[in-house]
Amino acid sequence: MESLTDLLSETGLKRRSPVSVLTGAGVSAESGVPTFRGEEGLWKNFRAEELATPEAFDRDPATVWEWYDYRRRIIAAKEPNPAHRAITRLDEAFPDFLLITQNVDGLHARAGTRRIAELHGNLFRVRCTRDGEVSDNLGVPLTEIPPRCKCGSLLRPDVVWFGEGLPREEFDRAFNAAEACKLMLVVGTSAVVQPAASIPLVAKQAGALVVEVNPDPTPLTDLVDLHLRGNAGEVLPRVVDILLDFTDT
Ligand code: BJW
Repeated sequence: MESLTDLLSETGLKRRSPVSVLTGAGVSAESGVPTFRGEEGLWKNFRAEELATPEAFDRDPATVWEWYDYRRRIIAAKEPNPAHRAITRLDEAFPDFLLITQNVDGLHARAGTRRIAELHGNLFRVRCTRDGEVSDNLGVPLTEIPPRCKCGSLLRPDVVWFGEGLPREEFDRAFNAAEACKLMLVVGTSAVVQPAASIPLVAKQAGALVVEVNPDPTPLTDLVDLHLRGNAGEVLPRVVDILLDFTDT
């Protein structure tokens, strides 16, 4: 990690500097939550366009809900891992911090991170298809598939499907943080889904130091300042130790 320390010296990072982290499914891999793409990915056995689109839901809400309930059950039984907890330490230490996550699993919040922009929603919330009202009080597993709102309309998962816009407030928080931050960590994302994949590039263009943590290369790897190759649960706690030591003045 010598090069990280060198880069931090050049950047002059301080405790008061704005810091952001962008996470993807890889940050939850060591908790036992499947990623989307790759060898062990969720979509090896399911076709995304059959499940994670508004058209799929309109066509066959029960099948889409079966898939989401299956994932809700897996995730409810999992625990945050050292990578989630390392990010919580950053949230606690840096006054100007934002975690931007593409994950819908809620594990960051369960690890204690408080300042989070959930770009793609949350698997444990539901939204009424009639009036858009959001709630989070459905049990796991579901007792009725597809579940219905008290008004009688279908409920849908409060997540962002392909072709849908991201929640405006979360989008603005994320892109504002990317433009302002002095350091961005990019952890466990394949960086192929837009607009989230552009966030590190916005940060880089605005002058931030951008550090990627991933066992595999991604389309970002050649564009960032440093690629730390490895699993988030092993690499991130060491990165956070270095960041806290470096800014401990
Ligand atoms: C580890 C690890 C370990 C493993 N440690 N790392 C511009 C260009 C081209 C296309 C588009 C574009 N703009 C929009 C699009 C279309 C589309 C898109 O991006 N398509 C591309 C795939 C081509 N985007 C959209 O449709 C978005 N909407 C939009 O842009 O709307 C605009 C609009 C305008 C006007 C009108 C209307 C709309 C919406 C995208 C929504 C994405 N939703 C999903 C599903 C959420 C619900 C659910 O969970 O079911 O979000 S798709 C899925 O991918 C999920 C994830 O959040 C997202 C990203 O995946 P992620 O997190 O990167 O996971 P993986 O599996 O891909 O990667 C895991 C990584 O971890 C790997 O790199 C591993 O190596 C690594 N790893 N173990 C660290 N231990």
